Amino acid sequence: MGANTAHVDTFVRDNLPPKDAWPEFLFDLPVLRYPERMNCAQVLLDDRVRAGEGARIALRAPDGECTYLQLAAQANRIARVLVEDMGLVPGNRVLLRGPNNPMMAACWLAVFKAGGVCVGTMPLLRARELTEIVNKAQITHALCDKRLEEELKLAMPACPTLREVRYWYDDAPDSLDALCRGKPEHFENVDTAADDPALIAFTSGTTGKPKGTIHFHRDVIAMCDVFPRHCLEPTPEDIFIGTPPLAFTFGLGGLLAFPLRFGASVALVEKLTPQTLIESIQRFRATTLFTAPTMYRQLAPLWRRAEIPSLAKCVSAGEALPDATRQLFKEASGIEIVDGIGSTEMIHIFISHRPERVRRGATGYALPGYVATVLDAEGRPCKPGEIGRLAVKGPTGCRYLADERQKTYVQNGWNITGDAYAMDEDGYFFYQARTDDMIISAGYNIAGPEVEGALLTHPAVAECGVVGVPDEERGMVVKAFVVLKPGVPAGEATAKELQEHVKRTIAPYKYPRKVEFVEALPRTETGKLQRYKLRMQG
Ligand code: 3UK
Repeated sequence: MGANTAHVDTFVRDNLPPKDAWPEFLFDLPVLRYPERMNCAQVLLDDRVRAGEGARIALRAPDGECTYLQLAAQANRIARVLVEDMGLVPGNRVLLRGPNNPMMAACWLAVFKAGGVCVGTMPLLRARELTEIVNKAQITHALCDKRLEEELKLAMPACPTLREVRYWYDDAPDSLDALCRGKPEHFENVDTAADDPALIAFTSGTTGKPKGTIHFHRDVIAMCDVFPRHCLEPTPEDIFIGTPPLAFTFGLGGLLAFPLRFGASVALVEKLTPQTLIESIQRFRATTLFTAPTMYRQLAPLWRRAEIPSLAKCVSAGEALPDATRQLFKEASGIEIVDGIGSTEMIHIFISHRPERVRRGATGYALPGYVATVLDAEGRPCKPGEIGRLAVKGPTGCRYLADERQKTYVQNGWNITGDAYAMDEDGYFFYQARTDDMIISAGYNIAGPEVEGALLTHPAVAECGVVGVPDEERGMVVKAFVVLKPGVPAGEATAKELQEHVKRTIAPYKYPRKVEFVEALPRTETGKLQRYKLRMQG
């Protein structure tokens, strides 16, 4: 690596971690042996058009659909605007900001084509968070949905590197839409090296400064060749749909890269609720759903199996899938959810399972291409059943942009995800908690998610979050924040009943000594429970 980069602006390459701080990478599987030069948009889009499949539908949306050929043409026009009107040179960082819609998808591909480095941002981010990201990644260009203009404009004065901004779904004469109309449909993709940076994925991060992980063109393709290839086996007839934003790598894979890699299509719908998600699955006849555990729980009571015949494959990630939710959704839909743990640092899912190889309570096994283990405090592998820190390596891995925390995530070549796990004799991995979320009460280690899982099997519970709160006598005690189903009274009797239920379901010492009833739980835009907010509420 080094000499053959296509990057003219080498800021990202210059700010990769030192090589000795990288995780070990594995490319043993034949399907993961990639050529030295690779532009991921070329692989996802142009190669398919060249193979004569340009007339297939690529994107579906409420206001129409477009073929692979049309998507390639639009990405080419945007790439020309980037290069010819906005002065982009390969290696420049481009901020992308929009809900999941066809222009957002085309912009991602356009930046890849032009050799730029994509930095997706969650639609709900505020000016302050945008400013931190722009300055950290020295972002020079931005493409933004007109409806999300406000916070970006507020951020601009504190973003000296950000020179060129264009808006789409906008009537102005210098809008991205207008500029595109004057461009030819062809563009010569920048001949990037497979290990040229293609995106910087920022973690939502509950606390502290945002961390950006650098992923290469090769990584975008590698994520397609592991999880979906093994667990979903997509065909060109598949229609993907789901909720994670494209700025979250869970969404970038599930709702853009995966469908394109397999010649399938994706239905992009903005701002989905449980009800509109079901309607959209029906309307687009979607076959493959990507969303978070809480959504599956909310979908279950609304599901009318006979009216949703198309859906066949469901993927859950972002946080642990409680077995109660898996069973509830299966009873309603007949579908066995595919759970999978992924991370921004690993780009996508590395432990998961094929639907028929599900094991109750487990996230799954290390997918082909990855190896995973559980390490004890000294860094030695744990015995089966013993709880330790999850460690993984494979074709993708963590490379933070100029960040000391590289040493925390990567140790001795392993990516350490920050999750406490146990592995059984057969290599199935059982999630316990985030390492720093383990509750230590009167000398016992208690995993909040296990208590949540027990509470969720009670019919009165809609949602819940379990954390440790300080206690003079026990150090910490287990406290449950519970959202009740409509009509259930929030009183002492219900609290007692839930405590007894937990004692009957799991080891009695794990029961929540404190129970508080709340209207809703604090969650991130990616569907994760914000436990630190619950801890602050005490
Ligand atoms: C947690 C899970 C238990 C776990 C992500 C799929 O979530 C993603 O990335 P993030 O960087 O968070 C990573 C952390 O989230 N987690 C994710 N999935 C599961 N815990 N079971 C799961 N199935 O703590 C992990 O370390 O936001 C997920 C694909 C791409 C992603 N970026």
